[in-house]
Amino acid sequence: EEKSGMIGKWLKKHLHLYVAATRHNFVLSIRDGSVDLSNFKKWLAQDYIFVREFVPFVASVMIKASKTSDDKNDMEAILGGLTSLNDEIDWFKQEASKWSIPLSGTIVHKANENYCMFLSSLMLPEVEYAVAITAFWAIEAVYQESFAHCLEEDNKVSQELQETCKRWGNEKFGHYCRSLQNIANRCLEKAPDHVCARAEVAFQRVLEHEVEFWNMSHEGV
Ligand code: HMH
Repeated sequence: EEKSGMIGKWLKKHLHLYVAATRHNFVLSIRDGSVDLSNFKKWLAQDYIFVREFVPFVASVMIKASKTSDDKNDMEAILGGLTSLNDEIDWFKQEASKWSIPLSGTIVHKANENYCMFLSSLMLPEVEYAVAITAFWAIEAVYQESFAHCLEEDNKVSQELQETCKRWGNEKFGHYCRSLQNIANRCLEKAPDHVCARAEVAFQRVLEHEVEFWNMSHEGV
């Protein structure tokens, strides 16, 4: 089987799932301005918890890159990701204070906990770099694609949510996601079939967890 551009092939193959993750009702409601602000606040509080758990995962990808990657640029791309997470954590704190959300009192939702457990499983040293970097790309790409869609033509995003959309929907974040995609494609091209198969499953699991994560915003804790 031809392996170049594996990610592009998987996006086509699992398009229904990718669309479910990137065109979720919650995201569409942000785009059309109809979002229930209590749902938005619920998402914000849960995502702050997620992002804090995401940092050690990204660090674990960094360690795998330093041990196995043959390309020095990988480390710089991943380091850029860690830098943006540092800004993100500050932003979540500011945003929480703007909306009067007490972040320290947040009860972790089951879907969030499940997603974080999945991240932990990918941090194990036996998980191949190609698998981990594919999952990393997918996690970032879902937010990029979702929030970039919110900012496309004819959007009715309210003034107060513009900044949220720009955080992940901006062109620089898009460029960063494409760098991760290129890294993943390069790793998958060289990986044996059984590793590619595991990366494809990880990609699907990320999309499923992302759908569950969006679902949380309109459910109780
Ligand atoms: C649930 N997925 C979730 N939260 C995020 N902040 C991202 C992806 C992107 O960083």
